[in-house]
Amino acid sequence: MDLQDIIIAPATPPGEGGVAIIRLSGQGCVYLAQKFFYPSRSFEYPISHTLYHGYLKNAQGIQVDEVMFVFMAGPRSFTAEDVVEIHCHGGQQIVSMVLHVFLQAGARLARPGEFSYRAFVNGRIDLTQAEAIADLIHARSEKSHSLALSQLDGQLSQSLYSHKQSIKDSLCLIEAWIDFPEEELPAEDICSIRNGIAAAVRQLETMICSYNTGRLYSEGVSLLLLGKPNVGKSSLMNALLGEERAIVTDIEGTTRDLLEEGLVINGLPVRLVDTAGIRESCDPIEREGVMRARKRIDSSDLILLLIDGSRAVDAEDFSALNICSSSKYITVVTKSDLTEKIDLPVEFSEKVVHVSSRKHEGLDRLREQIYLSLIADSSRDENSILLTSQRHKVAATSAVNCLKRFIKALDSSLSLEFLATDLREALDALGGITGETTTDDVLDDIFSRFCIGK
Ligand SMILES: Nc1nc2c(ncn2[C@@H]2O[C@H](COP(=O)(O)OP(=O)(O)O)[C@@H](O)[C@H]2O)c(=O)[nH]1
Ligand SMILES: [Mg+2]
Repeated sequence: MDLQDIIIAPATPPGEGGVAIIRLSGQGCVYLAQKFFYPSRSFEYPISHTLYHGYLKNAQGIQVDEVMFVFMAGPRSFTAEDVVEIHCHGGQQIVSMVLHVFLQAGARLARPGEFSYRAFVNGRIDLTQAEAIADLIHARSEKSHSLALSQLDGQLSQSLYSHKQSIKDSLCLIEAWIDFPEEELPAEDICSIRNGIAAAVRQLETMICSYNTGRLYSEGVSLLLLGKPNVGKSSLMNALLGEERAIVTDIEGTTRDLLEEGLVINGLPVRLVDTAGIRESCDPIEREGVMRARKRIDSSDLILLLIDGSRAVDAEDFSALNICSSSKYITVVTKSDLTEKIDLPVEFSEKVVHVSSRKHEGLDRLREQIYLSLIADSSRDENSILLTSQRHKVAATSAVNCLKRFIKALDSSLSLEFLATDLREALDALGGITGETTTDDVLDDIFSRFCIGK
């Protein structure tokens, strides 16, 4: 991407609103912007980070809108370049006219993520922080938001920095001896190198494990409601959502397609999926619905297996159990407001929650159980890092593999060149996370997933 261009894009989402912000970035953007901005109190050159009131006119001198104008001199700006923002009224037509004025005058429409890319290339943020901006925008729960915010703060980068530093220290020691092939590494150096690298491996492995949890916050959790017809799946979906989303009747086979809704359960962004009741049916539509439910089992993080508490357990309950027993599931005994007629056989999971969707009872316990089943490691330190990106996990894993290979080589006294290579590869892998060694195609891929204007 060409860093010389002045780029422009709306920084606010499309649609109507009180205000829309159009952002320009790049060398000379302030001169370009001043050509079309007519301040109500004239000035020669704008003071950085100060709002000016005025009018935006096009090249023909025709007024486009009454606007506020702010100049942010680099490097104290989002991109670390000179940035100008035009705050106009929030209408589609106005925004496109403002864009048109500047595009005509030589600015170029920014590509998706190009502002963040420039902030990265100009060294204002590293790659994990750029990715955190996207996560922050897409966060669907408070916890996802706070995880993204701490990554934006540089928590992950700092921790990686300390690992990289200890690997670099070991590499320095080894490289110092490479030039003396007839000499052996002193025993105390070997010992301190080994300890340092082993500690880095342990900490990186903890970080890698945290992805199991972190992923749930960044990608969200898929929760599947399963059970025979009329156990109360759709009613439970509505109760958890707090709205009458799914159709509820006492007619078996009411729900036929998959029904999905997003909600937050104890800080976890969840996609709740209601399904057709599991049973043998002659109705082709219902059969298709049952097949769709079965297909979703493997891609679900957790299944709620519903059993009607007001009736005896029957063969249909067992066939529902059969199809989810190899996945993670919680048994939910429904209709607890009715007289309980159920005697739950031992085959069902020991995690049992009783609920009444009608009376809204047991729902908090169910939410808590869902949370505990998914967040296995509840003993984790609240402040320790949670990896939320698969890209980071893959890179950290490859670094750990290099470091383990290094320890093995060290123990079997392989040549110093070999040892140095393993350490350099580990550094490269970690550098890929923060962006120092990331290849251009990976960078393109990351930034292209940003929205325009970010
Ligand atoms: N008493 C009582 N009835 C319920 C409860 N949940 C669902 N039902 C009833 O059970 C029937 C089937 O409910 P529905 O949610 O459609 O079941 P689904 O086929 O599993 O989706 C309906 O008549 C509901 O009113 C509950 O908590 N208490
Ligand atoms: Mg239903």
